[in-house]
Amino acid sequence: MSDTLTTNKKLLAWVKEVEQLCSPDSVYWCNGSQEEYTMLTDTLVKSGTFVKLNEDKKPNSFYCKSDPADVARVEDRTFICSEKPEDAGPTNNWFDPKAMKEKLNSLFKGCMKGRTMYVIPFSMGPLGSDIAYIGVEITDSAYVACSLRITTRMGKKVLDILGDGDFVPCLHSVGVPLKANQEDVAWPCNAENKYIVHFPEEKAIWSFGSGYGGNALLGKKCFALRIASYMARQEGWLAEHMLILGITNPEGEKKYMAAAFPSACGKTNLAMLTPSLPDWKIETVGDDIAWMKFGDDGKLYAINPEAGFFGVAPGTSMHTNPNAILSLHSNSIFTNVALTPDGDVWWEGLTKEKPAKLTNWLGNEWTPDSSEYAAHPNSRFTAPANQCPVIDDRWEDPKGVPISAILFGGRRESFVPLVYEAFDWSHGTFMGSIVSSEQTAASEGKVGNICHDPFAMLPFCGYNMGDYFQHWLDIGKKEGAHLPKIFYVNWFRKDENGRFLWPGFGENIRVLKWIFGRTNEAATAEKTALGYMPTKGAIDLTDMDFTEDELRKILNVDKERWLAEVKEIREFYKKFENKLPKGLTKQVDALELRLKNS
Ligand code: GTP
Ligand code: SPV
Ligand code: MN
Repeated sequence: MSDTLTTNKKLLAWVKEVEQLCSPDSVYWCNGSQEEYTMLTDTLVKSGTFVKLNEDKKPNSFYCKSDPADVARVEDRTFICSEKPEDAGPTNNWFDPKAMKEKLNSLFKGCMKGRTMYVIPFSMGPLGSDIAYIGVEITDSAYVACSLRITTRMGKKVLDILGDGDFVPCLHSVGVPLKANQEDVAWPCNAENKYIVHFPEEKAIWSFGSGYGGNALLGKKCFALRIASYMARQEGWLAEHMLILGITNPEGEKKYMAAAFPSACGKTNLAMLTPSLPDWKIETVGDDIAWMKFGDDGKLYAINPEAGFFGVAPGTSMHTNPNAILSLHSNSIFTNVALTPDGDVWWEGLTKEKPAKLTNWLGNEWTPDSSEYAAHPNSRFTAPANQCPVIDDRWEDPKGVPISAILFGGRRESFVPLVYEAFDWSHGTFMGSIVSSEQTAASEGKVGNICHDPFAMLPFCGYNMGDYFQHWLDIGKKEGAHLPKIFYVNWFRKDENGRFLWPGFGENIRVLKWIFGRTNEAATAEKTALGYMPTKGAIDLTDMDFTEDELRKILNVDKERWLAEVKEIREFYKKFENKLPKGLTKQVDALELRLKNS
């Protein structure tokens, strides 16, 4: 497709400008067709980036391993360049926008030499929906172009809708120009020079040096969370790191819920859950990001801005998450998993029995005795959402789906109960603000450390997190609002031997059933210092190898441990200085008082 297919002045001028800055060998406008996708995957197979998988095992699917220095998001290389440092806040890396532009201009100068520059128009949200926004990613990575075709709506149809309208410019380069006749590597990246940069006021994104996931597929974390959260605050809506699911009870009553858990803490799994309770049904609207706006009826309506899943592979199996396995049966891309001798993929947890021989994510021969991982812990599958067997009928509804409950949670091996409910929206906002979780492999850094990750948005909030807390409190004050109830869950409690106490996965339906019941007064609760908690027998343990006594252990409120946590929360809150809303100080005071009186 050529640039004659758009007359959008801003877009044409920007493409020209980027071409002059980056000096690619050629410019290619993506139209989004199947032929084009095949052309791109052929190119990637030829360059050694992709291995085509066995057509009988995974039709039209590809295996890919990254540079070992480019396997996850890089939070210390991620910048929010607001005019004022206080608008980025204490949890973001701030950089002066002018100085950063200078830095970026020198990095991007000539950075696409020897490469093709792809222009990729994409829509976050259903095409033409009032809540959707258009972005254009310019990239020198065909891997990114292929991934965006699965995870967003992209191509000519987006340009048709864009017309003369505005879009978010997203510029990306792997940062490895090629000299004449220089041979390329399978996964070009510039490990020493990664820059993931956001200009919220200008609504622009520049990303340099990484080809991986959230660093490079700029519609996802950079646009749909960091830039969108900034827009959402200005416009009175919410852009959140949340899954969206539909839940139907045996009587046929249906509700929608959204849940924010930090990266690699169970969103994809909960979104596609296969219920262990008969006649309950879960359907998927989204697995990672929710945009929520008020409808005329005062309810919050959510859309999934994405069109595909970029899901954690390890731990995903027919036993834990069959709907994910069925989603990725074809037309998918697998990054940093292991390759079987017969051209299929494997990862830890996929099958009980380990294959006798594999090529692992580093390209080394692997056997069950190997000390290396077969798949990198942050290896991922990229699969179209419409291949999910339980995709919700309304997943592309431009109006979104009405949310009845919002869940927060993280990975905590001790003392945080299985579930509790907020007294009201402000208390729920407090619960979101105190989310903390063990660090996972989704971001580079030390795995296992417990870190605060308020609202699971710590790496994704495009402005001052103190202002973000206030924005959540303000949402609760909107006139005529019918707000969802808020809950906190923790599937990850462990015993002394490091074994999970709660079986999780499909059994989580038992907790969702109680939450469902709390939204229509069908389930009972008692008041505790933390919030409302299930009364004895209120969580359905039918046909489960798990007793009410065992349940009480993971619903216990450990007063002394929580009083220590209160101290910890106060310490964390200090970071926000005068930006910490008084409403949250009141909440932590009230929690302390309730604990002391309990
Ligand atoms: P991002 O895509 O990084 O935002 O992650 P996510 O929140 O979608 O995480 P995902 O559902 O992919 O889960 C990450 C890991 O947690 C996988 O290895 C899962 O197998 C595991 N997991 C998910 N749900 C449960 C659960 O209920 N119990 C236990 N023990 N593990 C779980
Ligand atoms: C996450 O880390 O929360 C992800 C994966 O969903 S990435 O797109 O790489 O950010
Ligand atoms: Mn995520």
